[in-house]
Amino acid sequence: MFTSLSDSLDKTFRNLRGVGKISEKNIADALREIRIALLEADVEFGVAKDFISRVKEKAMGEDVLKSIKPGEQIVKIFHDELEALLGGDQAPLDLNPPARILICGLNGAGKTTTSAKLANRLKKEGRRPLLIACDLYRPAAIDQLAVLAKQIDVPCYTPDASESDVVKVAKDALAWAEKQQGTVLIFDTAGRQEIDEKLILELKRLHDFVKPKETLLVADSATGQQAVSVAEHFDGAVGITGIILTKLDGDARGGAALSMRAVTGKPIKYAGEGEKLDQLFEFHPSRMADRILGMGDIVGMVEQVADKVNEADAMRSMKRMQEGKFDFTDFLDQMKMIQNLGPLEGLLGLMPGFSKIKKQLPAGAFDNKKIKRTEAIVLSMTLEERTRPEIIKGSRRQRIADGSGTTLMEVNQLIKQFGEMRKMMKSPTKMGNMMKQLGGAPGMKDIMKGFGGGKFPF
Ligand SMILES: Nc1nc2c(ncn2[C@@H]2O[C@H](COP(=O)(O)OP(=O)(O)OP(=O)(O)O)[C@@H](O)[C@H]2O)c(=O)[nH]1
Ligand SMILES: [Mg+2]
Repeated sequence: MFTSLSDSLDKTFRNLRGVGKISEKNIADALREIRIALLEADVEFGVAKDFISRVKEKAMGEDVLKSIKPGEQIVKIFHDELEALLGGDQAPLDLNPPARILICGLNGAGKTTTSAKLANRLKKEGRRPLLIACDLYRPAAIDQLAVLAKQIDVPCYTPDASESDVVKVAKDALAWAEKQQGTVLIFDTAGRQEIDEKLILELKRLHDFVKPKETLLVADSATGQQAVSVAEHFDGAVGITGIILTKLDGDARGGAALSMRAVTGKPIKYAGEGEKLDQLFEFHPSRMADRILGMGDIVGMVEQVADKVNEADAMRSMKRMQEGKFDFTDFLDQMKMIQNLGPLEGLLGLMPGFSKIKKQLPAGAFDNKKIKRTEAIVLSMTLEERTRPEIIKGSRRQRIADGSGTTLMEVNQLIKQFGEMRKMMKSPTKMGNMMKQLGGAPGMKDIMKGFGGGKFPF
């Protein structure tokens, strides 16, 4: 998602940075391009217009025009406004007892999957979630939830197939939940093809009875602007407390994600990025803004890998990046870590600058076979070459290709790609931003202290 928006923004900002002295006209031209890019990404018209005028007001300020690096300043203004547009701070769930979460949304938006994903997350956080199947309309909906619940080992209330009153189901479920000693109840509800009064009425009755602390609207990010009006409608009917965007892993243009918060005023609390039950992530506006601007989401990446890789190794590699010492040995370590992880493109997409690097790679570059080849190339380098890649010139490259059973072209390509990665890591603004983010990651504060009180030399 956001690929074409990111590309357009990247082009515009690159042009802007390239201009020696920035004039108001340069800024106005850039903003016009950005406005078009936003509209092409399916951002709601009013939202795009307001957004541009806010950026414009700040970007036209004296300080910016007179600053040493006006291009960078404008990127920063854009980033901050984007972050604000996406909601500012991450919005947590209200899980005070009795913690009840009502999941609602259109047909096929991902409600049932998301209910299970959320239960899975909460369980990992040490809570005791219970799932309650309240979709009495679609045949097999109850079974679907029960199957997912079983996969994550979370108790699930499954009403009898003949049951037709959703309030009765909720009542029975509460009695059942009492015995289960759960701490968070998640109610999965029936979908609607479109806003359907009968079903909305049913949802209202259920809502009145359950009195949920959280009423979360699940919205498919691929539905674009339509998702926004749906959100407004649900909000009008039952008062939603937040939004969960699903299918961010798809190729949607991202307009819904960008407009949702501004139009409804409701925070996006989570984002679903895949069909697996561990692919639900907290929605952090700042990280999302970084991703849209191609700055990567290092914290997100760290969190995703935290379960699966050795934290000490990851931190060592991060520290080396920060010190500008990242070399092929670190690269190899990372490759190994990456091999243990799930779908690679999604994860690597969180790396700063990766979207640009990715384009230079041949199709299928991230399949396991290719990774093995890359690994072979690095393993054929001497230790010195790994630490000082700049010495890998002509004959060395051929030797490495021969030694690893790859081609000179592959070796050249890898070295070029590595160079780009390194350049990205050395870029003060990008690295500074990454480090700022890192400060916010759980457990990171202590590690940062170890790096010199959280202060970095740029
Ligand atoms: N790629 C991807 N697929 C998802 C995501 N979330 C849900 N899906 C898929 O979307 C489809 C519909 O998901 P459900 O959870 O059944 O949707 P629902 O809103 O409960 O549908 P109804 O109950 O029929 O209204 C399933 O095939 C899910 O696997 C996501 O974040 N990414
Ligand atoms: Mg469902």
